[in-house]
Amino acid sequence: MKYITFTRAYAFLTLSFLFCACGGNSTTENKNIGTKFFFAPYGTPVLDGSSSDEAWENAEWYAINQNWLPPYTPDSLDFKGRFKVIWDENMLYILAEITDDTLVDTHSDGLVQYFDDDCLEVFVDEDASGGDHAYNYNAFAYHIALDNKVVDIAPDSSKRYYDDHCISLRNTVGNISVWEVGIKIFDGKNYVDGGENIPKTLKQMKKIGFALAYCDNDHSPEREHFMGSMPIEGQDKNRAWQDASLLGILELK
Ligand SMILES: [Ca+2]
Ligand SMILES: [Ca+2]
Ligand SMILES: [Ca+2]
Ligand SMILES: [Ca+2]
Repeated sequence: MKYITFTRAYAFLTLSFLFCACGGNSTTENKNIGTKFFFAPYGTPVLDGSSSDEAWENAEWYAINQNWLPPYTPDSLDFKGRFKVIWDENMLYILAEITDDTLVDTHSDGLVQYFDDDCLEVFVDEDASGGDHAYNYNAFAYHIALDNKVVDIAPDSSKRYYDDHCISLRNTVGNISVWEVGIKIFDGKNYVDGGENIPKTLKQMKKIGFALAYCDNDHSPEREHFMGSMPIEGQDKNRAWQDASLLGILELK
């Protein structure tokens, strides 16, 4: 009897192990390490820096509350941020509400140390493939400056403007800025610098690698804070600019 019980238990354990080893519990369709999911309902806002559009009402708020540049975490007067995402066939739309005690743009050349001026940083990986995107278009890391200029690193490692990828309107009252941003989604695999790149037509259920962050400087030589929308494991948390596998998954509902 004891032997039979042991045999059954052994068989159960063996089957369980095989089930796991064969990926029986793997439901993710992407290679992304990050398990944070974001959801975007359908809608088209008027891009004017105002959140009054009906289209924003159905979207939920997500926090920008993860410290990607430890050890100093800002208090809520220094920085606080949250955002919503919606979509239509033409673009992804972000509504970001940022509390920042001081807005600074100390580098007159927008391609120089742009991440050390206050800016919104939007990460998009069109096919949610994950993987390296430092010097290629596997994913984009759009740094949207206070003057609405958009910068990322090109495959030749130069810093470049991608102003035609994002339409950004910011409205600041006191220490609260509302950013309303439309983002065209490009297929990075077939993107050609200087070529006729046509943005993807977005469809329901599409999954996009995604994260939102804010670079906060308040008159220091370098940015003081880099806050992101999901946790990044390990000591070095400033890796999303080169590793799309760290991004969350945004699903178009
Ligand atoms: Ca609006
Ligand atoms: Ca600040
Ligand atoms: Ca990709
Ligand atoms: Ca600031």
